[in-house]
Amino acid sequence: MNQFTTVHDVTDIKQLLKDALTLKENPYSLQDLGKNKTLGLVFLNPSLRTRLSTQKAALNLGMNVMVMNMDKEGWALETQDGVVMNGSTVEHIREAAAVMGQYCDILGLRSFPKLINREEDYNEDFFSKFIKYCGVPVVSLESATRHPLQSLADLITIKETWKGEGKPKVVLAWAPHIKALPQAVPNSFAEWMCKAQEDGMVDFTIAQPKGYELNEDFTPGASITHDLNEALNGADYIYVKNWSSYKEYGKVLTYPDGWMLNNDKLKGTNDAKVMHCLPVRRDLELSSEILDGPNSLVIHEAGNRLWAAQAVLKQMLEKL
Ligand code: AN0
Ligand code: CP
Repeated sequence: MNQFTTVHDVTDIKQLLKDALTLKENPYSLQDLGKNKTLGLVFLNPSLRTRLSTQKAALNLGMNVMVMNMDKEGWALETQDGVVMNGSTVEHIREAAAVMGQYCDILGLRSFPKLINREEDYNEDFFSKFIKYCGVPVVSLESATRHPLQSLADLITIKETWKGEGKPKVVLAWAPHIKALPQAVPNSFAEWMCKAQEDGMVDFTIAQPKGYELNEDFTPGASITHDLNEALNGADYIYVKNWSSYKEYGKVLTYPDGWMLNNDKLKGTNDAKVMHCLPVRRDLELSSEILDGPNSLVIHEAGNRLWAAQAVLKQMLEKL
């Protein structure tokens, strides 16, 4: 793999899952693979899990790691071409990305959407320019529209915990929030689950209030409903996440009561396991009783971020 920004960069998902679970069994078996190779992690937004799990994954493979908090410690970046830089931006992405490519064998990048102009965010302009100018393989640490390391960890979590007959019913359930959040996590989760559904691994349903429908490019083959209880009926996994509206781009719309998951809502499910990428706002997005109860997988899921990152870096290192 020489780039990891979407599920479409993965040629064989089952092999990637296998690599992740093998590395989980034996984390230090490939310490020579990353010897004298450097990973640079560039953040334009905050992070706990992605930052630490990806660093740890690289260290497990024998790599060196450098972290750049671009938003706080870097020069203000210009991304537009053809502008006279006489305003607040100090350095153009053409030079900044190219220079980071001089120091690193692989670069990771986190850059959230601005949630103002839909076309600009969904063009992934910043990400594409960074990839173009840095000249080395890039792993997404969450872009404007996707968070593939999270989705891979989610799929690993479902695969290793599913002990039932046949395919599990997986439900992506919209949850309330007070702020406008990106669609990156749900887009990406949907994209990976639709692929897993195509491969016969899961049955996939999305439930969201009216106005919160995701871009259809990310949801091919998913069952989509506005009725949370109908979606939860017989569910084996519930993936809870808030996102702002795609249709009324970046807006927080009004929604009917009853979208926060609690123990009562689990009654119609198949004793469903509950997932969330974290960070989560307790008792706003998801009830404490679920987070602290036996159905929550959130910590296990966050733990699997390490093996997702390690499997991806392994496959990228093999192609260097
Ligand atoms: C971010 C999001 O929803 O994309 C990061 C999640 C991994 N969450 C927040 O901004 C709270
Ligand atoms: N889930 C996730 O990506 O968490 P961070 O934003 O803390 O990295």
